[in-house]
Amino acid sequence: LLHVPTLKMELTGFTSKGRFLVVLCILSYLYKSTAAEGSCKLKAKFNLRGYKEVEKKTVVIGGMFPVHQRLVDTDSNTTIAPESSDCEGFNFRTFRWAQTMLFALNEINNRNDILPYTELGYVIYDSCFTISKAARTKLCLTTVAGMDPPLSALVGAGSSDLSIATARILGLYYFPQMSYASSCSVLESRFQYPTFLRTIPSDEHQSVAMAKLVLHFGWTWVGTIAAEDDYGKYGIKRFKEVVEEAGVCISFSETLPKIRNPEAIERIVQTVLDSTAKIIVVFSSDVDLSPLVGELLRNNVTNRTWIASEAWVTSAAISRHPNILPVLGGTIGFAVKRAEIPGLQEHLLSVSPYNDTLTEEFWGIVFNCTMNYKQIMRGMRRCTGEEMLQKLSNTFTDVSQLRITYNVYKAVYAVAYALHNLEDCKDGSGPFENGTCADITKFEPWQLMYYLKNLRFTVPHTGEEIYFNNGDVDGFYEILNWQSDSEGEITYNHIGYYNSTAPPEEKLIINNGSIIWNNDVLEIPRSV
Ligand code: TCR
Repeated sequence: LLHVPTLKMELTGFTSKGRFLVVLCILSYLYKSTAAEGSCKLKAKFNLRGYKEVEKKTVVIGGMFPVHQRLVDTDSNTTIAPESSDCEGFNFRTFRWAQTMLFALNEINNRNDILPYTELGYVIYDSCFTISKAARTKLCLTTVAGMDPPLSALVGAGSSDLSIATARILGLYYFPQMSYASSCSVLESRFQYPTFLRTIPSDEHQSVAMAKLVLHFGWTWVGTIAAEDDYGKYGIKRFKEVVEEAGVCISFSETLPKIRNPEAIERIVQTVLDSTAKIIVVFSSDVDLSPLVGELLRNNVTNRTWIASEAWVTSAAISRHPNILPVLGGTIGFAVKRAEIPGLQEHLLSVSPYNDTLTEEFWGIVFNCTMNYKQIMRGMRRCTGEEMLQKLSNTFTDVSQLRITYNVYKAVYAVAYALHNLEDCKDGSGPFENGTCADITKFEPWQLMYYLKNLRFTVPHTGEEIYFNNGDVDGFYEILNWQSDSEGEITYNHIGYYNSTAPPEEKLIINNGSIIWNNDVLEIPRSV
């Protein structure tokens, strides 16, 4: 992989199918596939409406979701062959995203007006939130062997780090990639990432919006904390540029470690305590921020106003910490559009442990049981499969904040509509040379790319109009304020919005009066 140019030279002679397989192989190299065997096998869902149509064509869409949090730290002793490290920590929120992709595909397969002659299948990869070094050649081979219908596009990845790595390679083959969460501004470059598109706005907008928010409240002295990844680094960098230009001073800039490092976390808490800055901007995913929140709680760090980036603003992993209110109450943050997706909750509740290895693992974790006979022999409780998901309140089945989930839904529909337009093409009036069309059973990646670039569609149920402007969507955020309900639980209250397409004075709209600050204060806090 380090010699990609050579790789490309060798690959140019491939047939289009061969190239799809190579792309797939590279992906298996970069990412651990979820269900060790299950997902290697093609899982195309067939519906019953097609009795008359004898056989349907199948097109496969790949999905990448960080279902596991991070790699288990392995010994970096390089005198022995490095073993592929394992992922640990099952993430219910991102598992919901993965299931939403299946839900959307199912919905599309059951419709007669999108892709009437084609079924959509899927392959899902678990990206582990970290660039996985797991080189699973065996997996690669099984995937390739089982891959008869072509892989058409990729939905993913979650984090920008991963999308950047993937987009660089896929771009060489002009292979389309549609991310639902990678918001880093670096990914705006079509020169570097020619085939990257996304349903989340670029952080360029969010950083500017955060800066405008700080100026709106007249704060002149702020601290910043960023995750140690492209998301955190670039997000904070742009924020700083804009506020510093306006005369705001940065009291401290801290970086959240990616791998477990309690000392570093303690140092950050100390910095926060020592600093006179009362406004702290945090650009990080919830996974990376969580250890710091634990430490802030332990030190009872109150009287601060936290400004949240989109990745943690509605995260239950942060806001459902016990006794979080005195520490993070009053937080203000940016969130992408929320939606109701009819039928999704039923789909999530109908997940069964027998679907694949991921659902099996999920089941074991939520019900504290196992299906693995070795573990049963060791005395662990056996799952019956009859356990009731309805009875639990779990982030997985919580559909009150469908934001990134909605982005996943939009991303799958975008790919499906582009494929639909490709299929729907009439020979003679097609977009390609001499009015020709692409063939859905054997098209080139750049042909699908053409349809994605020129796509315009309305999202079912919400009516939102989607199109890509050089791969990106418009910057629109809701501004939320963390308040408490009568039980002392955090609620996310809508206090305004930011619209990057509005005229300058109307971009940031905030209703100051509806904000409740940290410690139930009603006046705007001062920054020093
Ligand atoms: N962009 C982040 C990843 C990310 C995320 C999230 C992760 C976003 N939103 C919500 C977990 C939960 C936004 C990135 O890396 O680009």
